Amino acid sequence: MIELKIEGATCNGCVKSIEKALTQVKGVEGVSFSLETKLAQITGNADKEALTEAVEMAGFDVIES
Ligand code: 9UX
Repeated sequence: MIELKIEGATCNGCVKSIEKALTQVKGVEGVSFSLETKLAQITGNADKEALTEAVEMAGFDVIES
């Protein structure tokens, strides 16, 4: 599992945007993002750089990976 800490999400719409962006990355099987912990948990076999890029393209910042 890959974990990314993401800054900038403030509502459930943001959660959906992040989960949608991550889900579309090649190799991703499952995504769960928590507004409380700011942690995205990603299962499958995806490239961390590609995941980070997808989050940033969606308008959020990865602050730890
Ligand atoms: Mo809700 Mo999150 O309108 O940007 S989607 S704050």
